[in-house]
Amino acid sequence: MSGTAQIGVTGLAVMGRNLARNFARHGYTVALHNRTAARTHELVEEFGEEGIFVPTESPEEFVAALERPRRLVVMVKAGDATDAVIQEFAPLLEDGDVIIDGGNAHFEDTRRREKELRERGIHFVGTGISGGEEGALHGPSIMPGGSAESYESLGPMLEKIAAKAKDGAPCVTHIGPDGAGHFVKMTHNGIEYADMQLIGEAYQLLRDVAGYSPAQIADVFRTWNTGRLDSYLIEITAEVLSHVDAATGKPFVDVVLDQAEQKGTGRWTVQIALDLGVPVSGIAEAVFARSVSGHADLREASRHLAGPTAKPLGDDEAAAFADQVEQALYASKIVSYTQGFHELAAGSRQYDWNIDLGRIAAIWRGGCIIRAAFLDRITGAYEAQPQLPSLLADKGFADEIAAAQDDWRAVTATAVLQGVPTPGFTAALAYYDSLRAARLPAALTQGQRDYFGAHTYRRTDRDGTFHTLWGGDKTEIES
Ligand code: 2AM
Repeated sequence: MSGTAQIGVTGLAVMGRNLARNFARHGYTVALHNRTAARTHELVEEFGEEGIFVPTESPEEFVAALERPRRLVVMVKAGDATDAVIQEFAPLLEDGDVIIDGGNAHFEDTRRREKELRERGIHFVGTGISGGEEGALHGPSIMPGGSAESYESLGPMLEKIAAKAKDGAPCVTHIGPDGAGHFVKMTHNGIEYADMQLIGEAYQLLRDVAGYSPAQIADVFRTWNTGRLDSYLIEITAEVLSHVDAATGKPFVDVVLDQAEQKGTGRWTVQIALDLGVPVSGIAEAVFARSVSGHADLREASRHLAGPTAKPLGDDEAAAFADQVEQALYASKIVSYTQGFHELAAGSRQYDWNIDLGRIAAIWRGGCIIRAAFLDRITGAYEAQPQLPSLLADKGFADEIAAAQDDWRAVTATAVLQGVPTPGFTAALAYYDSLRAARLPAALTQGQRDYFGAHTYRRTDRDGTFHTLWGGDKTEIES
C-alpha cells in the first residue's frame, strides 16, 4: 500500500518547516514527520490552510503516507542526526525510493551515505539548499547531487519550489553524482564568506579613511547596488548600515560586538582546497579574518601595538576614494569567484562529477545569499568557452580588471599606509599579480629545498630532475 503524499519532510525545525510549506503552497501533498511530534502538530495548526499536509507520528506512518517511489526530505542537523535518521528510515524503504538530505552535510559524508544506500537500492540525494529561512519558504537555490535517475523523479518538484532568476529560469539543476551537490553548496558558502569579507573591508575603508558615517556608507552601497555590484549582499549591507539601534540611538553596527561567527562550510572550502591543491587565498583570508575577530584576548593584548598616524581625507578626496573602493571591491570579487570556480572545477575533476560551471553560476542567480547580477557574466563566460581554464582568462573579466587595477592598487596601498586591515583586497591582488608574474620566487624556494633536503628541481632549459651537491663542489647531477 502506498500513500498519497508526493513528498515528505522529516525534521521540522525552521528550515524543514518552511520547505514543507513551500512544497504545499505549490500544490504538493506533503507528509510531515518530526522526532518530537509536537512540532508536526504546530506546523499543521499554524499553517495547515496553506496546502495539503499529512501529519504522521512514527517513521512507519510517515513512510506509509508517501506515494511510490517515495521521496523523503531529511532536514535535521548535519552530522550524527542525519545518520541516525537514515538508519531509522532506510529499513522501511524499497527499491527506487529517494532520500534527500537538505542539510549542510560534508560532501564526503554524502559520498559515503550515497554509496551505502545505493547498495540497498535507495537513491540518496545530498542537496545544497541556500537562501536561509526565507529562501526555504519563498524559493531557495537548490543544488541536488545523486543519480540522474533520482533527478528525473525529483527535479520537476524542485524546479517548482526553487527561486526563479530574472529570466524566469528555476534556480536548480542536477549538479552531478553522489556528493556533487553538497560540494557545490560548500563552495558557494566559501565564496559567500569572501564576498562578505570584501564588503566589510570596503565599509571599513569608507569609515576610517574616507571618514564617512554608517548612514553615508549605506548610501554609497545603495548607489553601488544600481551598478555592476548589484547583489543581495550589497543590498542588505545598506540596510544593516542604515539601521539605528533603538536602545541607544547609535548606528546598529557600533553596538554589535565585532566578533564574527562561522559555521563549518567556509572552513571546509579552505580545507578541501588545500587537499585539492587549489589556491583559494581570498576565501581563506575571509575565514581567518573571522577567526582573528573572535580572538578577543589576543586583540585586547595587542591594542598597544604601533600603527601609522591616520590621515583622514577631505570631502572631495573622500568621494574620489569611494569610487576607487568600488573598483577595488569589484576586482577583488572577480578574483574570489575565480578561486571558487577553480575549486569547483578541481572537485569535479577529482570526483568525476562533470559539473557544468556555467550552470552553477546560473542557479546562483536567485534564492541564494550570493545572488548577483554579476553571475550572468560568469555563465556567459563559460558558455562562450566551456573549457575556460580560469575566470581571469575570460576577456571580459580581464579587461574589467585591467580598467580597475590602478584604483585597486591605490586603495590597497592606502589601506596599508593607513593601517586598515584589508586581507581580502590584498590577497586578491597578490593572487592576480602572482598569476601575471613572469617569474615567481618559487625558483628560489626550489633551490632552498634542494639545498637542505635534496628535494631536487627541474630546469627551464631542459627536461629532467636535478640535484646540486651543495655541501661539495656544487656539481649538478641528474636524478
Ligand atoms: P526535534 O524537534 O525532535 O528536536 C533540528 O534540530 C531538527 O532535527 C529538529 O526537527 C530535530 O527534532 C531534528 N533532530 C535532531 N537530531 C535528531 C535525531 N537524532 N533524530 C531525529 N531528528 C533529529
